[in-house]
Amino acid sequence: MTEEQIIRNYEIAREQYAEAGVDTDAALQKLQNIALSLHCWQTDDVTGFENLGGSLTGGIQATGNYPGKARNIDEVRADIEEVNTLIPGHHRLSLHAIYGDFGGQKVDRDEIEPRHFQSWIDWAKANEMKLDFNSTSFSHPKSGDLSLANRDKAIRDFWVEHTIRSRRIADEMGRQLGSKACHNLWVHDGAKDLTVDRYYYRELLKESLDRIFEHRFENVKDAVECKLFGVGLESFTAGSHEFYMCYAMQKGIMATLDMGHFHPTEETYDKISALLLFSPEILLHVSRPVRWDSDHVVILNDSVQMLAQEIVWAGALERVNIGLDYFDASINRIGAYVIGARATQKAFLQALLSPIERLRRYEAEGKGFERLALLEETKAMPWQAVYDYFCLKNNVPAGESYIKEVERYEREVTLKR
Ligand code: RNT
Ligand code: ZN
Repeated sequence: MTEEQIIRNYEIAREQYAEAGVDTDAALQKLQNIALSLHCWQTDDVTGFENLGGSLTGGIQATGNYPGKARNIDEVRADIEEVNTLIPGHHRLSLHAIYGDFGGQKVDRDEIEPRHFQSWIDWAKANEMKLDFNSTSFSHPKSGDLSLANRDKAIRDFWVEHTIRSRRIADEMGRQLGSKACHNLWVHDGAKDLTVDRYYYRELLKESLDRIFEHRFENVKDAVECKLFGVGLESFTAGSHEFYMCYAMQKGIMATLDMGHFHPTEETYDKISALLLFSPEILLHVSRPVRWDSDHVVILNDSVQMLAQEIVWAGALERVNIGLDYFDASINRIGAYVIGARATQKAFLQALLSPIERLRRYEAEGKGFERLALLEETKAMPWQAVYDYFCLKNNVPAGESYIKEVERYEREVTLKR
């Protein structure tokens, strides 16, 4: 598609939307302000720089063996820089604690410090990105099935220390970059088989969390992520939805909603308005569960579209932190970022382009058929032309033309690894 074609298509789309009472320029302005938090861990299948040969534990799994995964900090950065050239807008990067710049030293999780992330902060500044952070309780000899909820106080202490240090690192990132960093806490703690001590483990988890959150950090937005189950931990998860929802509300911190962390027919979008009435902000992990929490690459499906609609229609764009969370090791990893980030943006754009006033009027008037018909017709409006124009304005390839660029980078960079 030539530039002229993109502009021409946009002009036609703009007119069509205007007829439907929708201002496409205003929608694009809003989309420009939506920063996604790109998860660093799609670059290397959640390996990190601590334990290169080590396997992923904690009930999560990256499947596939596509060539070219990032093997060190320079490769992760190069890949994210490439990704940035293919996604319109300005975005954030979410790091896990295992991605520190440890300079070849063994730095255990209870020893990490802001200085291990200083080169990331400098890199982020140079690349006009903001950072978010995650403590890492998986892939470590002390992880086992239980970390913060372990019966052994020494193990709990270790992970409490790690998590407080992680929050301190997030604080430093937020301070230096002038934008509060989300710190997400997810632990896998659970049991493979039936447990007779659910109350006890949850009590231990709560007690550990109380220690972790005893002090607030000015530049951190804290979040806790629930989960239904993990692989090998199918019968019990200490940090369930109810547990963390109550905990987040009690402490005045954010709940993280990962789209793969609920029952298969339980949709995340319906939780947005419920939580936002009680909590100023939430954190999302946009993902695609296929039959289980499989962390497939995000695509433009009903779940993501309805999630975006709920946020936009609730007027809550400023109150929702949008993180991506998936790790598919079976396809080109750079391409995986581009597909997932663009799909998420497209979902938000569609929501921003919906004729919500008319839809609401129909609803208020009890016109169910008209509401459903307009929702259906809206799906076929020329939003793709608006998205292409958004890409053009942001100087990134429009339409499918990013495929060629991902292939070029693969040929010249990742296949040489
Ligand atoms: C695991 C959680 C968690 C992780 C990342 C790596 O089920 O979704 O968010 O995916 O922290
Ligand atoms: Zn997640």
